[in-house]
Amino acid sequence: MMGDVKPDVCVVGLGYIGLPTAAIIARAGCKVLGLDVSQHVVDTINRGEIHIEEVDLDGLVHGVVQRGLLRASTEIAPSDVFVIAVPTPFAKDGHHTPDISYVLAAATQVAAVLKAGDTVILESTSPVGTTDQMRDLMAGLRPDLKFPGKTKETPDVSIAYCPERVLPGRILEELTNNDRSIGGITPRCARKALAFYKRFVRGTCVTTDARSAEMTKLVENAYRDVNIAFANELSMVADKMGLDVWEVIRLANRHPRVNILQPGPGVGGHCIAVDPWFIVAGAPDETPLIRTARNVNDGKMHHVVAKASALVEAHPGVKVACLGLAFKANIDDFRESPARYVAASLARKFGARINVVEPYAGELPREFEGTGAVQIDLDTALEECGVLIVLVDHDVFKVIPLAERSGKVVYDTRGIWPDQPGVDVAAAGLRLAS
Ligand code: SAJ
Repeated sequence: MMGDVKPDVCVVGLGYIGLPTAAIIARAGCKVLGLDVSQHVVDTINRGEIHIEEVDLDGLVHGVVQRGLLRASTEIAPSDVFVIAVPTPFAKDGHHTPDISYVLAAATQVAAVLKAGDTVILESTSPVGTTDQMRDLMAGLRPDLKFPGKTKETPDVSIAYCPERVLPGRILEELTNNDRSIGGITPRCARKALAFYKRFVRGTCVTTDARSAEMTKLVENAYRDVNIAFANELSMVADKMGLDVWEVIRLANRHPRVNILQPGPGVGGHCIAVDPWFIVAGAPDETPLIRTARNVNDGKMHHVVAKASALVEAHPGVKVACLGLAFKANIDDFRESPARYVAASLARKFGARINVVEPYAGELPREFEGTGAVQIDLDTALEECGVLIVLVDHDVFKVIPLAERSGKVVYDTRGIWPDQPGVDVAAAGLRLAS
């Protein structure tokens, strides 16, 4: 662009979203200050290294740090654009209430260095109304500045909500290529944020208001959760009726307007299993479906533990292998993982009979300590274990040929081996229990 003055950018929070975002903005030529509360994270990034696993991120961060475009710090500094990407976990009240305190703490920091002409963008998944709350907080801290929606005159600063929708393992590609919703507190704020995202997003950027953009992000993940719950409920019905759920779904999906998702041992990760509750918290009486979907998906984990237990008990003395701990295929992320929950529950019940195969884990998580369960490699599992419980659809498991598993008792919660003889061993698990 002729005469284009690139804004200085500050990204608050250098986690799974913040760091790749900071790196991509820096690659577009902006000077980026990355802010994090952890000195370890800051030091790692300033050495040109990374503290998280993500495809191609190490080379990108190394390059932009070396070119002086990305610098990390624990101290905020004046910038032209602020991007807030901090966590929004549940509050510790046991009721799945969103905790936006990290967002408000970030906004407080930003307010201290804010000046006329700046743009503040919230990216964290947030309950509807958070961007307004953030604006109100900053307006209270900076009475010298005019804030959007609070003045009839032209405001001094722009504020917008712009969620990401990237998939772990494909973050850099999806940050660049996915379409984005750009929700301004006012249309003018949306236009300011749009001009910023156009610098590094190739996907279509669609402008809207901040509350609609907040809800859109939650709706995307709740939509998927409800649809996975349908598949998981079908799998439990199929178990009861002695049917092969995978076959039924395959056949139903041949209908031109049916597209059922895949059942599994439950729904994990920090987005799909969390965000639907943010909608429920905002409208508890209007969300029986979303709440039930959450409960069905959580209930599936307990169903899998019960069936797997029945299978293990029905084969006394036989060694058991749980295949996978990650929350989904081909990643090393074990947080909120149903596979991890199931394997650990079995380890507590059956101790040393349980073996865990997880090529993406260096060691077993803490909750396995003292259970007697151990981590073994896949070859050993195939040689020594007579019962296989498939919990994650890692590619390395999918390609195991029938010859290496035909003599085994298999409970395949992901449907990765359709050629397994007696596919309804899963159902047999239930029959054995009764
Ligand atoms: N799962 C099933 N059956 C399916 C699909 C998924 O059981 O048919 C399970 C997975 O095994 C996993 C969980 O659901 O346990 C979530 O996996 P995922 O791959 O569907 O999604 P995430 O959590 O990695 O990322 C989601 C994405 N949202 C949507 O697809 C609507 C991603 O685009 C979002 O950016 C991300 O949440 C986020 O950060 O919110």
